[in-house]
Amino acid sequence: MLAKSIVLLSAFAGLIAAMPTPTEHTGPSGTVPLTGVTHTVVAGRGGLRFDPDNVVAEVGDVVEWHFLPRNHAVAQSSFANPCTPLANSTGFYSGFNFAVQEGQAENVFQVVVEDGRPTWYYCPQLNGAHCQNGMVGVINQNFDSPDFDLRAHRRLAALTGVSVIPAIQQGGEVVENPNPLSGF
Ligand SMILES: [Cu+2]
Repeated sequence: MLAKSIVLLSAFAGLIAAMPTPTEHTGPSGTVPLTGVTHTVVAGRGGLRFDPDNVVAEVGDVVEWHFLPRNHAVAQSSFANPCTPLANSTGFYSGFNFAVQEGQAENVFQVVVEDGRPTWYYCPQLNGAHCQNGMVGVINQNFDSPDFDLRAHRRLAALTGVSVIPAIQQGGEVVENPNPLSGF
């Protein structure tokens, strides 16, 4: 499983350089050992939503976003500033590499979970204001803090102005969809 993933990542490293969005190729972390567990999230299932929008993951797990029509992306934010990239461009961003008219996009985006802290993200699609309309998600939210949970974050997002599209694609891998016919 792990070996197969590495082969896939290697095989598509060349493709990433050809993507239209400026790319800072950081790749999956070399700093944490991979567990071999992958959490699948589907962007655009059930409308302007990530499904599931709440993932509980261990350090070393992979979160893998699959993309339904029409043109979604994933960008990391903070809790307090939804629809906006992390300060200093330190968060992950998939780029708009997944436009598709039907079915799933041919590529997915993978991020390695590097710590247990809440990780917030959004879809930066401006056309239709996806983030403001609820297209936000979290990895490892703090369930004990209702003021800082996903529901609170979504409320903040609804009040946010225009989303910001990150300048640089980074912090994860765009790889070939390992299961394109899974019928999401
Ligand atoms: Cu979207």
